[in-house]
Amino acid sequence: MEERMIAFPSFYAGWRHVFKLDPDRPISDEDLEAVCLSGTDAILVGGSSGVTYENTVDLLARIRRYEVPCALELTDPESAVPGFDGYFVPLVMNAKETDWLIGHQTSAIEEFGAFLPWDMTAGEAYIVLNGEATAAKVTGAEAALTDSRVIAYSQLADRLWRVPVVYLEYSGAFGDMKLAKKVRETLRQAQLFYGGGVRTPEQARQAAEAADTVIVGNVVYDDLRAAIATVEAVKFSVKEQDHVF
Ligand code: 1GP
Repeated sequence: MEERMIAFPSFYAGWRHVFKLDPDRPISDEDLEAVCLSGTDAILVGGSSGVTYENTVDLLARIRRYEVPCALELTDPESAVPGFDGYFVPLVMNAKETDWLIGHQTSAIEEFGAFLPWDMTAGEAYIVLNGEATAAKVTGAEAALTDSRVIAYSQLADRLWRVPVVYLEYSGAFGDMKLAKKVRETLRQAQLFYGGGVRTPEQARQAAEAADTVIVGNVVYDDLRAAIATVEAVKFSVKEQDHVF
């Protein structure tokens, strides 16, 4: 197998477990504290709809009571709030409309590029694989893809465009871990994020074996205890893989 070369150190290189919080969904102070003190590596703020400057500032201010790193997924320049530890710009590889691949991003950079902290900003090559997810509906993603097509998208992002993150997005459904593993094996420089339907320690373990970084979202809002348990499961799996015991 070819050796993977991570291009340069990034603010997210060491992230193995990440909670994704949606500024448009309410979360109590108590639950937010549990999330921030869970031992997760970072909080990623982002959502597919209803994200505004106000609700993003509000969530950032509440997360800032804790030491956990916090990054923003910039889907709409109107909610580009300063003060995060890092920024991700999603590019949806399998979007039907090119606006979600390159159009909105170009307009945003045209307007706000001068203010973007480029050293702390990374592109995220999304491959949206659950057609029922809001992200798929919003972007019109063609989610029913063959494995070879998914791998082609990830290679295009990784090798041709050198996007530093490939994100397999199954939001709301637990995905195909065999495929995730295959994708990771073909990546040369990008870090693989996996997100979607991680609700149990066993799923968290499988996802951690398949991807570099496991993103846990919805379960935070439906079953906080289960969400917190995914942190330990990911960390344990990573230690096992690294033979740290
Ligand atoms: C969503 O990939 C994340 O963008 C996490 O997915 O909400 O299904 O955990 P879930």
